[in-house]
Parts: sequence; structure tokens; C-alpha cells
Amino acid sequence: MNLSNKILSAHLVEGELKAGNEIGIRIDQTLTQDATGTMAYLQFEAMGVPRVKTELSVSYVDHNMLQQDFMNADDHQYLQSVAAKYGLYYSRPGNGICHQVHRERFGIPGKTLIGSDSHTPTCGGLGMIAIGAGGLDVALAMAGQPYVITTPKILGVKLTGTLQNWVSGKDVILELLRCLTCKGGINKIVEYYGPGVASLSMGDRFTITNMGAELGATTSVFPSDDVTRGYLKAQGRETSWTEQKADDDATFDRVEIRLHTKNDERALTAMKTENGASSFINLSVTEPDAAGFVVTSFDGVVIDLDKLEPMIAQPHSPDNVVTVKELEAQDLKAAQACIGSCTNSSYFDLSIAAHMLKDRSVNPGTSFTLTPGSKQVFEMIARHGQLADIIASGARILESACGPCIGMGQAPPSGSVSVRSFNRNFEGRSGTMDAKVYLASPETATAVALVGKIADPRHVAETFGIAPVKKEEPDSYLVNDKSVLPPTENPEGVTIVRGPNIKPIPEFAGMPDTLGGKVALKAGDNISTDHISPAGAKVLPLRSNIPAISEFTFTRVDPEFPKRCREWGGGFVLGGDNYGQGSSREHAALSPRFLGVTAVIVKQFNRIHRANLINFGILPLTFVNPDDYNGIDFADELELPNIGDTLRNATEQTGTLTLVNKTKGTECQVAYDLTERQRKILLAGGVLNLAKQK
Ligand code: MIC
Ligand code: SF4
Repeated sequence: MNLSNKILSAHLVEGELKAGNEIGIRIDQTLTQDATGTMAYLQFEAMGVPRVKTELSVSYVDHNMLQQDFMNADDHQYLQSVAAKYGLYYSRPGNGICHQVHRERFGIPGKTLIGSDSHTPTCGGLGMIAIGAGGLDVALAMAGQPYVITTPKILGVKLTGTLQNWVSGKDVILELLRCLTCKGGINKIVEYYGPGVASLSMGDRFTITNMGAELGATTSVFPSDDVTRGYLKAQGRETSWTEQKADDDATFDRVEIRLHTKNDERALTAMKTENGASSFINLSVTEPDAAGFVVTSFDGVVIDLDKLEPMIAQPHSPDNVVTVKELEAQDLKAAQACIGSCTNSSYFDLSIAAHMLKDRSVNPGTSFTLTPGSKQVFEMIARHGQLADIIASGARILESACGPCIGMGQAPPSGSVSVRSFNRNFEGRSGTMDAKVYLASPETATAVALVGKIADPRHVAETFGIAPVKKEEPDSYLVNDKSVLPPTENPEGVTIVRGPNIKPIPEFAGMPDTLGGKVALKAGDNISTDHISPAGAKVLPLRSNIPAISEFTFTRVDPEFPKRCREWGGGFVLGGDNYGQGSSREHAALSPRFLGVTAVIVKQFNRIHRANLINFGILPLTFVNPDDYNGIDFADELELPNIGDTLRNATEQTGTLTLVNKTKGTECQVAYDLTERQRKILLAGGVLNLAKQK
């Protein structure tokens, strides 16, 4: 057995562990952050459960900390009082980014964790099954319900060799994104194994599992070995350690990825030619179909760490990856460089930057910001001297929080280049619509800050005479949990604080017999939840206020969308491949639902977003023939006749429906893939309605 299946089967409470089957797993731990947490706790409160039923649940505040007015502050008070009352730990603002703090202080090898944030898989670096989910699913887990997922396939990634100087975990995951694309991980767990694993620091492992989210993977997992034990010991938590590993004769699944000969040309070339560090086991690629799609299948990936070079993702997608060397020749001036985010803001990452900056100056053309990922990291770099070297170089130090990663401050100048150690570079996410955001390692970001343009850290180190850093975890981390408040012993004494920004969750009707309406939006491929429900300083404070936040729905794609939905009474949304990638935010389902969207019809969905659509009563459908997408236009009047009966009477999980285009007088087939539970949820108009009916 591989490790993923070992942990899943130890937690299996419903169904049979077979790829494609629906299973329910017991959840040991949950986490939320403030931007998704308020909704999750409003939903949890509505369930009427007096105390959380998990082994551990933590509520973090890390996204919304600008406090430009009362709204963020109201949310914080609400979250703190809910945590105290219902038995959760509360990580105060300033204590750090949820994924960084959770791995430091709470993650335990072999356990399961779900979190209302798509980068929850970070803790997979410890040998956990850690999955990102919608807030409602997290609320259900806190109420003791199993977490229901489609059993993923397990993709084995074998690591051989060792990372060379100036190459790090970030480059491993960027290399995988180059080959597999942002949809390559959909419905898969990526499991790392092989002789190269032992040489990876915990920091490298966490960066890799964190950014597995960008592959679209359900989660990613590393074995828990001596390196893990050393890390937990240094955190004063050695007793939490257990060995977790695949059997010696473990097998992995043969997996498939559908790619487009034109849109995914880079990935196809990367897979077929052995010009990089990765190779594919028993690769086969079908002939292109009429629409240009091919299906690639293989038994696993091998990455030779010896051969890996510094990599970089170009605008505006984490899978638009090339080597840094390739870009160097283009003389790309960078107005900004940033180190931070849950991907790369560890003690290690900041120490590398400090080492490179010591006695040197940040280039006058570049603003360089550094964010320590947690209070632990911040306090350690302060006590051990790195902070002084960072400040002396002219770099800027930010509070321990998500900050610029989610567009909360530090928007780059118009049309400029920003090189960030983060995980997402979707258009506009930085807060500047025409900024060109690149993603790279802390080594590369610091090299850029020193020379003011995109440069290979190996070359910069040579020019400046910077000695390579040895990647060793410290013998002990500075443990100070003052900013983590335990739940109160006396819950009756706690009153929940609800400021005016906390609005109740809107009520929705059940599914009508026939769904009809106009195409309110026809979107393309790779629509992220940042497109659907943007974040940033203006919008994030409205996360607990659905009517207000709905006014921003899809405005980055089409500013008229909310107004049109009000005029047309909602309608249908059409999309292409990988629809709903990125953030787990439920608002990307709740807001369209509030505006009257009843069905989303696309070529392919992202997992978390699809689950969120169902949870809030929006019907997710896919084109049987992806080409039919081309035959439907914006504002066409569509109808799905007898949908109520079809869902009520269905006996199979999958089936097809006729979609009538009344404007064009045509019809096409669309497919549903819904378990019995999901059909009931949709008929009821959402999970909360169904729970109330029960
Ligand atoms: C993100 O990185 O986009 C976020 C903000 O952390 C989201 C959650 C959110 O939208 O609140 C995520 O990744 O799930
Ligand atoms: Fe925060 Fe960015 Fe990580 Fe999301 S990706 S949790 S916004 S640091």
C-alpha cells in the first residue's frame, strides 16, 4: 500500500476505497482562516452543536488585518468569541499565516486535517492527509460528520539525487507545474517517495505540498521520516511523531491528464522530451481529437534533483514555467520583489534572504518586501540577527500575515514586473490589473532584489561572491504560544460578539422543475475563483456580508455582471477547462447563487469549487462534447427541462441531460456526475436547507 491509501483507510468510515468511489473519512483536525472562517462559523452555529467534535480545531486570523474600518475588527471579535465558546483554539492576528503556524505547532503525522483554505495540503509535508475544502464542509467536520470526497487516484512522484546549491523545493514544484499544468492534479493525491526525499528539508517539503494546490491536486503527501522527527523535536513536539511511509512494494495509480495540443504545448513538449529534470514512466499520448485534445497517461513521474535548475512561473498562471536562465537574457527590470506567503516564508526562507542581503543593498529600482510567515519566524530572525541584516539592506519588513499574496497592500506599480516567492499569479490578484507577477524561490526573489532585474541566483551569487547556504533545520525552534488562545473552560459564560458587519447567511429556494434563463456570462478556460469573487483590501472585509460582496462577482471579467443578473433574474454561466481553480472561497458559489445563477456549464471543473457549487445549490454540468461550448453565445436563452424529476428519479451517479438553446433552436447534451447525497442537496437548494429539512 502507498502512504496515502494507508492514512485514508485508517480513517475510512463510509464507502470503499477505490478510485472514483465516494468515501467518507473521519477528520481529526480542522483549520479555518478569517476570510472564509466567518461563514464557516455562521454555518456551524446554525447546526446547533455545542462543542466541536474533532480532536483539534483552530481558528486563524491572517488574511484580513488591515483594519481600515470596523469591518475586519468586527470579524476578529466574532471569531475569537466563537472559538472560546465552541472549543477551538484561536490564533490571534499577528501570530502568523494559518498553514505556517499549523505545521509548526499542531500538525501530526498520520492524522487527517481539512481546512477552509486551498493551501491546507501544506501539512502533507508532515505525512498527514490535509485537504482544502469549503467552509461548510469544515463546519460539518467540526460537527463530527465525515468528510465526503471522491476517492482520488494516487500519483507517485519519485525523487532521486539531491538539490544543488541555489535550487530549492520551490523549483521542484514549479518543474511539476511545467509538466502537469494547473489541471494535472485534479482528483489525484500526489505522493512523494524515493531516495531523494531524505535530502529535502522540511521547508522544501512544505513548499512542495503547499503548491500542490496549484496542480489542482486533492492533496500532496511526504513520508514522515527522521527529518520529520527532527523538525517536531525542534518544535518541542517529538511525542507527536510517528513514522509514516509507503510499503516497500507500494504501487501507485496509472493516471490520465487531458491536454490541448495548442494551449498546453509547453507541458506536452516537457512530458515527451527528456530535456528537463523530470521523466514520465510508461508515457502514452493519444492522437488529437477533432477539438485538439489529447489524453496523456503514465504510471508516475521521476524528478532527478541533481538536474533541477532555478525555475520561474511567468504571468498569469502558476504553470507558465520556464528556467530563470531563459528569462535572464531578456533584461526584465523588476519594480518589486517579495518573500512571504504560506509557500515560502519560513525561518529558512528568511534566513536565506538575510544571508544574501548581509552587507549589501537592495537595488534602488526594486522595492523588496519580506514577510515572516509566523510570530515564531519573526521572533527567531529578530533574536538571531537576520532581521538586522534585512533592515540594513533597505528591504521592507511586513507583519506576519498573507498581505501582498492576497492583494492586501503592496500592489506593484502599473505595468511593472514583480517577482514573488508566493503561489499564485492570477491576473489582477496583486491589486494592479496590468502588473506582471512572476513566481520563484526566495533565492531567486532575493537575487532579483539585489540586481533589480530577473536573474538566476547562481549567477548573482557568483557575481557578488555569496557563499551557498547549508540547509539545516535549527536544533530548536523558539516556542512561544502566547498568541494562541485555548478554548474556555466555561463556555456558558461566553457571549458571541456580532458587529454590524456580520450578516446572516441568505436563504435560498429549492430546485425548480425546469431551469431556464439566459447565458449571463460566457467565460474561457482556467477561470479562477479570484475571477469569480475577487479578494483584496476593498472586497475582503465583506466576506461575512453576502449581499454586499455579491456586487463584486465576476467584475474582473465583466464589470456589468452583477447588474445584468439583477435585470435578468440570474441565469447560466458557461466556462471552459479547469473552471474554478485556485482559492477555496465559498463566496465564488454563494455570490453567483445570491445573484440568481442556477447552473454552471463548463468543459471541466476544479474539485473544491465544484463541491462548493453543489453545497449552495448551483447545478454543475459539463459538456459531453466540449465542442458544443462553441455553439452557445452570451445572452442565448437556455432551458434544462424536467431537471427536478431527473434528479429525483436518478438511480445512477452519472447521466446526461438535454440542454435546449431556445435562441438558436438547437440542442446539446450535458453531463451530471452527482452522488445520491449531492442530488438531494441540489433538490433542497443547498446543504443548509437539506440539514434543516432533516
Ligand atoms: C487564497 O490564497 O486565494 C486564499 C485567500 O487563501 C483562499 C481563501 C480565501 O479566498 O479566503 C484559498 O486559497 O482558499
Ligand atoms: Fe494566505 Fe496567500 Fe497562503 Fe492564501 S496563498 S493562505 S492568501 S498566504
